[in-house]
Amino acid sequence: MTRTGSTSLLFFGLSLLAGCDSGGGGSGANPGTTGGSNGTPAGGAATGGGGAGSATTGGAPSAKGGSSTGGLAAAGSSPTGGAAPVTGGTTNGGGGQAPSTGGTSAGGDGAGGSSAGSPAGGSGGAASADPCAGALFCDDFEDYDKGKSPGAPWAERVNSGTVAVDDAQQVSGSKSVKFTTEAKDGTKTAFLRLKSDSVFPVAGNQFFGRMMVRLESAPTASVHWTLLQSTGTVPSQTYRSQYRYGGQHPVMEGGSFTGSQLMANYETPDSYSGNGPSTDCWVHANMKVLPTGAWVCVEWEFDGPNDAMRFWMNDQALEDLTVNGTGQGCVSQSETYRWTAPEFSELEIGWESYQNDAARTLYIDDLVVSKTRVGCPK
Ligand SMILES: [Ca+2]
Repeated sequence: MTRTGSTSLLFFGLSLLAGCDSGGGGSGANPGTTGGSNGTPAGGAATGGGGAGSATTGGAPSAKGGSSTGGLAAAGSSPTGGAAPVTGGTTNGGGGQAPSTGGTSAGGDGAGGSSAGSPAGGSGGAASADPCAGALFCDDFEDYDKGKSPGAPWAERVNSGTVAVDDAQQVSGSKSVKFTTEAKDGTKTAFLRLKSDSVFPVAGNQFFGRMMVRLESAPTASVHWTLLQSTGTVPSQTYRSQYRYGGQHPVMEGGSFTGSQLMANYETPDSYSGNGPSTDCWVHANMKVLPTGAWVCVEWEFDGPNDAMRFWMNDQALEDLTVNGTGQGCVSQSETYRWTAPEFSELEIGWESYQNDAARTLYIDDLVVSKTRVGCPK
């Protein structure tokens, strides 16, 4: 099912996007070449970013990171499950204070708890209501043919990668979208792009997104990757900028690999062809990784007027990944360089990486784009 905020015609951009290092959307050869001439951006961009970033964040304390990462997953699932019983228990249970107590007594048979829980639900109710209601765009990927790229209103952008609707994994219904990239060096892309004039530009140039993602395995070496990005022209300029969330550095806890550390990234892709400043700026999450082998609820906000971006995972805000104007550093600029937002004109989701990596597989389901925060499926 695909829903847009209006019935206007949908338009699809055909131009390839460049990316951090992706001087690259263009061709695999560009990164290296451009990177050389620009002193790092492209192929080097990520590599350079890796080096610099590593030094910056690599030093983060592992103990702390470990607990927060683990805590996230645990906390993420318990509020989700606990939300309904809490309300149900309070209303029905007449006295059950602790969520578990209330939930159990009220819901002894289950029905009481859940029926009472919904109406009184407050914020919980809002999150569990139809997330598509009032959204700018909503897609559960059920209406597309298995084995094919979804098609309108989506456009795919692939390079050493594939995008296809699949029924091996899903959160809603029986389908999701599977993104794969090959084992290879350089830029590899498996993206779906939403560039619809019923969605973009967004009023106030600010929007939230929510999607369910399942990454089967993460790079164990330093590999810069992007999960989602929004691109557009910088106001009063001729070059574009990009707000991105993805990751880069492998995280180890107690000698074991736990995943690839999440990262916010700012790029100005036209710089690789000589238009606009070179940037490639980053903010690394403190040891927090995108879990693998499980569905994860990812949310973000791109706030143009404030040059700000925010990120949530399984209902928990990842404050580490909040950007308010500036980040932790840039490959080609000082760390005080402002992440000037574009006028967001499209959204791309999927998997793109910029250095040598093994093959990757990612699934996405239940995407919502909205003017207000969506929340995770309940
Ligand atoms: Ca689905």
